[in-house]
Amino acid sequence: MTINEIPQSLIDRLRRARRVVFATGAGISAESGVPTFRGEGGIWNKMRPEELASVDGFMRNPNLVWEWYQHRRDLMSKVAPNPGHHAIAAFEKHFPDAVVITQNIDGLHRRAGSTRILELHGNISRNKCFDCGRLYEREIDPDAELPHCGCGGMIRPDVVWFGEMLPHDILQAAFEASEAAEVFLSVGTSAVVQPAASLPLVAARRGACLVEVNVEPTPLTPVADVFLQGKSGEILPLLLERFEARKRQIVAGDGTT
Ligand code: BV8
Ligand code: ZN
Repeated sequence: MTINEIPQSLIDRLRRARRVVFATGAGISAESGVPTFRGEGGIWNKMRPEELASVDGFMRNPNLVWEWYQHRRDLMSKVAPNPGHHAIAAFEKHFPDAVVITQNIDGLHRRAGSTRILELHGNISRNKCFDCGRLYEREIDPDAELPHCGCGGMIRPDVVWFGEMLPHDILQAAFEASEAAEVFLSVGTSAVVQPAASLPLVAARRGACLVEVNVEPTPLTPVADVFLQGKSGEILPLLLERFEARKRQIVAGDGTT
């Protein structure tokens, strides 16, 4: 996609907006080297999500699940935010109320400098006790076999598994931000996992301009006002560049608003 393929109407809409939401999925981290769940190379291709990212899966084979998360933690410790994450963080300069609602557990938005982040599905760097819920920020030896809490409970990653409720306060804030959004950008998500997949629809119903950034169409594409097809690590910097150029033009007084 070239910078000129970004519709002027979207730039104008962004110019008039104050409340912008960036809702991201695994696709935004793909260019950092974090495998997505679906699509080619996706981790779900090799096994079913319910087997590993679920309470049943953990109860059936806690060591396998713990190992899988240790492997993913190790991988995520070696990757860095990509230009897509950095562009979203840079947009915060123009939209102080911008909110990042992410399904990702990799922590890359925060490392890129975003400050208003709602992690719908938790964060892989945190652990908690399966029984008493006690949080373990960093006290876990990275090579630990399946560690246990002082109460005797098994320790698990502090992420939301299939069949588990999302943290109520975070989900509530995500719906409120989506309802209030003037521009809602869905970036790098297959838009199938609920309740995250409902957020763009809530925004669109309230009149937000719904933008989708993805390398391929998804079930959300027919509902989107703008579909920017391509890699988020390329498109989001272009969108930022186009937006900032427009802003400079206006500041330089080209007469238009
Ligand atoms: C809940 C954390 C109430 C863990 C994750 C039947 C039985 C039980 C439950 C359900 C059911 N039917 C529906 C449900 C609800 C279920 C659900 O939605 N299932 C789906 C599969 C139908 N949801 C839940 O269980 C949620 N809890 O609803 O509680 C309840 C309870 C019981 C019963 C009913 C309801 C909890 C869901 C959270 C699960 N945890 N992750 C971990 O990561 O290990 S989900 C995980 O998968 C991610 O967090 C993310 O949410 C999801 C993956 O989605 P994406 O992020 O979109 O990634 P994906 O690979 O799919 O797509 C990547 C996209 O990027 C693609 O479109 C690709 O084209 C694009 N892309 C690739 N590269 C790029 C790119 N785009 C741009 N640039 C690129 N470079
Ligand atoms: Zn405990």
